[in-house]
Amino acid sequence: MAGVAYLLVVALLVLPSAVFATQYFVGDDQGWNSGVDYYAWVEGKTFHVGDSLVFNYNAGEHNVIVVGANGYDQCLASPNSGAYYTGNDVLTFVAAGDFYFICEYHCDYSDQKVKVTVN
Ligand SMILES: [Cu+2]
Repeated sequence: MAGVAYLLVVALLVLPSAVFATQYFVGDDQGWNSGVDYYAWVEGKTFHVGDSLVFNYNAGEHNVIVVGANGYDQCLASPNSGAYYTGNDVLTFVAAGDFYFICEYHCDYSDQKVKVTVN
């Protein structure tokens, strides 16, 4: 019995990030769209390194641009921002910090942007 318990403890120590990494579907059922309250969506969630955001949307209608705090506030995509267009973009956090994502078409008019703090 002691041997089994020991193995279990070792497994929990080795695998936590793999076991507990969470995929978050941005906007849940509403996906990545205009007219969704992403401030409310982020509320109450705790994001960790290794977690992923899944942006689901109609390709061509929206996109996902990785910006800084300034770009987030002003809805500006700089040329070297990361940009995703597939309609099913999975982005994994490899570091802690604040991360900002906008749709360059609807950030201004319908607040299609989300800020995520990763612990
Ligand atoms: Cu959009």
